[in-house]
Amino acid sequence: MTQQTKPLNRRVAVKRILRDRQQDVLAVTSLGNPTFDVAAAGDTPQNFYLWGAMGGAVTFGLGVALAQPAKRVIVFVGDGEMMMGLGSLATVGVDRPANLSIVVIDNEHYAETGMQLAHAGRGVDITAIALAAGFEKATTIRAENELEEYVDVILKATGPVLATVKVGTDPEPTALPPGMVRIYAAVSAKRYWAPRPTQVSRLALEILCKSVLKGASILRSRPLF
Ligand SMILES: Cc1ncc(C[n+]2csc(CCOP(=O)(O)OP(=O)(O)O)c2C)c(N)n1
Ligand SMILES: [Mg+2]
Repeated sequence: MTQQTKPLNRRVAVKRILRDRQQDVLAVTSLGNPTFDVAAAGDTPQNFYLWGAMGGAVTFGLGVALAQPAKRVIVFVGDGEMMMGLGSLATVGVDRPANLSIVVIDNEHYAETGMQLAHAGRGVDITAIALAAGFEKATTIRAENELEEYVDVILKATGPVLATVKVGTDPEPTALPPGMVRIYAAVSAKRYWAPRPTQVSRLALEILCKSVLKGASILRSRPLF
């Protein structure tokens, strides 16, 4: 039963879920804030951050779960991301991987792009959709005590499991995983400087593009889990 009125904080909730994680718990994250939440909880080789491919996080996590049945795979997704890849819940419901959990960080908005109201804020119930798709377990969490009771289910219960964690909309600082910092800087530089191709911006772009290539090779050389 919900005992609190203040909404859960996304960073605190994600940190709690991953607090006692063992080596065999793999985390896949959707673009933007869920990536920052998981990176802020502690960067490890057991994390795989998606940086784009909006809507693809659950299918990616499903593939990892099927390929690595001895590991627990937790996919952390935003509610907007989850809605974009809604069909993936049906595929998970059909494949029924026992080792897959999905944690929807549901702020009912598209925070990353300016806090536009999203489907979950307009009555769409992601937990109900997961249950209808055939998930073993799914629940909506609004309070610390509810999260406490469900953490073990997320980490250990026979899946597929889904938890919709309702969180507030207070902004959290960007927490880029190491290795993504260079790419982020280069993309920002390209976006803001490319339309004004002065000599300085061209030089800066050149330097940053080299950094991107270096960053990309680091990412490529990093084994997938
Ligand atoms: C195909 C596609 N459409 C739109 C975007 C722009 N975009 C990036 S993040 C984002 C919002 C993500 O919202 P949500 O998953 O709920 O995460 P939040 O930031 O709210 O935690 C959007 C619309 C994108 N990256 N790709
Ligand atoms: Mg959202």
